[in-house]
Amino acid sequence: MKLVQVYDPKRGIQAAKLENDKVFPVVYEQKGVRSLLDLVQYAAAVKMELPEVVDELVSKEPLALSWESLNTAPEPGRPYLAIPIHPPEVWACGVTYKKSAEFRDEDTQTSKGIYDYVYFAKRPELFFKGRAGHCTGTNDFIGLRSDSKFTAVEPELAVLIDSTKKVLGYMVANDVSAWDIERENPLYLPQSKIFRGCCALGPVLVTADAVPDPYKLKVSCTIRRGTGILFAGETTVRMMKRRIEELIDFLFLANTVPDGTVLLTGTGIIQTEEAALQENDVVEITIPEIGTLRNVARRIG
Ligand code: DO4
Ligand code: MG
Repeated sequence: MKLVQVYDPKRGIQAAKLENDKVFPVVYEQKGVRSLLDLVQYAAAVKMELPEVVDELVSKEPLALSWESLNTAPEPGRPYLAIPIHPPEVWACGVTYKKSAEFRDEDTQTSKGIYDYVYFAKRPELFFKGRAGHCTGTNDFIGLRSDSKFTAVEPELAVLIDSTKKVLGYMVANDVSAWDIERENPLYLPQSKIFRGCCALGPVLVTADAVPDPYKLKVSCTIRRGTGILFAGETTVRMMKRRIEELIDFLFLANTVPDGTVLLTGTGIIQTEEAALQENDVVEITIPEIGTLRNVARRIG
């Protein structure tokens, strides 16, 4: 099942089911269920699976707006496809792919070996990536800090979880990161990772029952400037060293995790420095079973 959120200037955010390019709203006004986070919290409260709750509440009438007309750049006063969920917390795992470990160790002259260490260690790298306000949906902007000259894409599989460790679904993610700030000193990691528009999620949420084997998912990415392709890369989730359950177990260690938390699972695609993001670059990340997450880079000051 594919789930989305639609922003309508008259109704605000509305959760919806996407089927055959038609968008069916899922709202339960009496219980205050409007957003996908409301639905996730409601499913947890009534102890039902997310797709079951959706099937119970989904409207039989689709919106008059097609998927195609909604899948466009957000404009005030016009309905558009919003981020699939406004997560209370986003966490991210790092150095889960060999490529990421090798590249970062080559890159950091001051502390060679720390990434390689984490790649092989029992404890994964796990860091706080932000809240809903740091996140952006498809067709919206991703942020370029004014103090970074090398901001990079990190195409990743995102996992939506509830407060009991249950995997509810999957999205495409971009862990946008200021690599020059991380490179200067590892203690600068939060500044390289957390800023406005640092986390893109979308274009839809695919529920877990529809993805029997997430390790089979293929991830590809392009960065376009004008009419030219500056960078293209691909990987599969099978190349990830760790299991998703293992990453979730570490997130829950000594931690209270709210329903609707998103966990990014790390990048297996390392872009080139020549393709350092510039304003108006267009980034497309595709996982065929989920769709294409498309964002435009913008200076955020
Ligand atoms: O410490 C660096 C962050 C690594 C990361 O975000 C990744 O490998 O995806
Ligand atoms: Mg990452």
